[in-house]
Amino acid sequence: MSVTSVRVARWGAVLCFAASFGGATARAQAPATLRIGGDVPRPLELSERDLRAMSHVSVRATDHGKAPAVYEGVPLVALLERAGVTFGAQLRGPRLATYVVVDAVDGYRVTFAVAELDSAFSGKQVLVVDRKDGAPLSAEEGPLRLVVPDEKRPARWARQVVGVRVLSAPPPQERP
Ligand SMILES: Nc1nc2c(c(=O)[nH]1)N[C@H]1C(S)=C(S)[C@@H](COP(=O)(O)O)O[C@H]1N2
Ligand SMILES: [Mo]
Repeated sequence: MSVTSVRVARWGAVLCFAASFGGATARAQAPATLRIGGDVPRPLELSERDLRAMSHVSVRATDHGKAPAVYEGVPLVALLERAGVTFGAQLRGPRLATYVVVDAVDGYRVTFAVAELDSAFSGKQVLVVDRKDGAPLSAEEGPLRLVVPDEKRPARWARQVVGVRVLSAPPPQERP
């Protein structure tokens, strides 16, 4: 191999590596299904169609630095109810130590206390959105994204949401 072809081969390898590396992150596509699990009476896997068939709420909200958009989504609370989680008068005692983890495809995850989502406790809205300005979300943002319209930072607006888990904060450890 000549010096030139070695150089070309090296650069080729570098470029291939860069392309596959860049591609791997850009192409991390979230599946169009949503798993609801953890400590729920009925674990579920909902398809895009299942979600489309559920009642949607429409909100106008602003992702930082971007123009306001109209997002349509299913309240997280409705998804939890579908998995058998109860709210209102039944949300008391040890269940006040339960929380929801929303998982994204890149490992990003955000939490909400179950009580924080209950309309008997607060007016907070947390939506699993599948439409933005009337169209499906882009692959980088969706197909599903969390939108929490009242928050000052969109840090809990998890993109590419793949799952929802209900967990319980453990009691404090016994002192030895
Ligand atoms: N899956 C995933 N969602 C995410 C993040 C992330 O790293 N991964 N970053 C969050 C943070 S910190 C912010 S500020 C917003 C940024 O949203 P944008 O990319 O639409 O501007 O997304 C949130 N959602
Ligand atoms: Mo952020």
